[in-house]
Amino acid sequence: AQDCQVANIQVMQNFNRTKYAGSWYAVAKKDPEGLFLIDNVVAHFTVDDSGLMEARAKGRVIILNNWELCADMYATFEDTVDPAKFKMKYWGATSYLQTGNDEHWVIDTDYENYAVHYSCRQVDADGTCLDSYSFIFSRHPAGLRPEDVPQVTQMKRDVCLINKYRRVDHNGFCDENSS
Ligand code: DAO
Repeated sequence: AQDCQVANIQVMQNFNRTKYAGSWYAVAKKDPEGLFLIDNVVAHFTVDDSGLMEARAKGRVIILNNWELCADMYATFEDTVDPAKFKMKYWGATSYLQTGNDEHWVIDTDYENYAVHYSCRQVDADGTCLDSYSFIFSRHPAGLRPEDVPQVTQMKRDVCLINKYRRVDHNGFCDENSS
């Protein structure tokens, strides 16, 4: 999708949510306007008996200007005609956390090591994305395997966000003090 049209972005073919279930550690992120999750971001996906995909995520956030805490977030995913594109509804364990409805696209994953997520919050009049965020996930807390880096880099390019990512640190902040 080098024309950067949101409608032309390719997503994972034959996405399998059961294989995708389990824990994913965010290792890099492109932030949206008014970022929420800063670092120590771990998402745990589950699929229930009826096939509904849900997630629980934690991450360090700063709210009310300077209150730092570990946010405990929940999300449910509504299916669309494309198996790799979902409508995500999310909310926090407490009322002062962020709530919203976002696109949730799985761009690419090998299910066992890496995943590339993408969400466009606002499509511009010219069809490009005005406000997006994207997570690079790894099954491994220590980060991506070196052999997965070239493919992930290509996917960053394909969603037109190359050089827009920052590293997401994991320093244990969310291991205890959850809220
Ligand atoms: O961090 O700026 C941001 C946007 C993130 C929105 C909150 C998402 C909470 C649920 C995450 C589920 C897996 C991505």
